[in-house]
Amino acid sequence: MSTLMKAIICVLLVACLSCQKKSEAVPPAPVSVIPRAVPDWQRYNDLSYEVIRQYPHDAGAYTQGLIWSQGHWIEGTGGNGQTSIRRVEKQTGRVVLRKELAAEYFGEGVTELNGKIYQLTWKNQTGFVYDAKTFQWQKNFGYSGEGWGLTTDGQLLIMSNGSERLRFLDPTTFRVVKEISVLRDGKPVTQLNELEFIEGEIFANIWFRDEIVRIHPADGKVIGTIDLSGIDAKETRKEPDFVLNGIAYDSSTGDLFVTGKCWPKIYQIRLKAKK
Ligand SMILES: [Ca+2]
Repeated sequence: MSTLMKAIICVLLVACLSCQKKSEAVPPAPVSVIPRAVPDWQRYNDLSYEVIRQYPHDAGAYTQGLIWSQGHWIEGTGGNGQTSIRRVEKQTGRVVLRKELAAEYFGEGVTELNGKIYQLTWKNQTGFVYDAKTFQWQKNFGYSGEGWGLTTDGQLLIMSNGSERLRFLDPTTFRVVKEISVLRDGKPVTQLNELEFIEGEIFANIWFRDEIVRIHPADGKVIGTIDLSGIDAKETRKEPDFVLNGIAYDSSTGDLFVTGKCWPKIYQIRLKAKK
């Protein structure tokens, strides 16, 4: 190797080392956190809707609980002898996994937390915990009074019982950690049924009304309402109690779904300001 070549290699090595030192000295760029956008509908109190899509739903499913989980709906059905939890395929409505309960149980709300599915019953004062993937039963839990709707804020279970009260339960001990009364203009809102925790609010179906109330989880105040009148073809309500019941939310996309007891469709809706 010529003296000139050696000199060039030396210069390149020194330059390279100094680059490395410089790059080591530069602190890593901060990871930019993109704040999650506030959904447009949260700028308003009272809302209406627009149906974006319709999906098939088992008209034999007396819907008492509905959630979105890992690309499927998980649904809890009610009725003695007809109570189940189901994993339901979105596009077809096909039940891909089902667990039936004994006829003594009348199923109610369903939610998922930390890999477990929780299911209430109406008057049995018994809830069930299942593995979220396999629906394998894990344990029972008890509570006082009736069980209606169920959801979670990611920490606690939140349950309704048909009154204006919402109870927050520890998901391990099932102790009541907090209780709120749902008030609209200072007056109690009763018949709170199926629930869904959405963007920091509790959405609740009101039994026998085509209306969802939006509840502040801290104090129970009603933030606003969603008027869902006209969402389904009324002739599909073959029995008087086949009412709107079932709210599911895909928090990764913001997709919102609603259905009713024994309704043949699940509706994906977009919320908008009520005029
Ligand atoms: Ca729900």
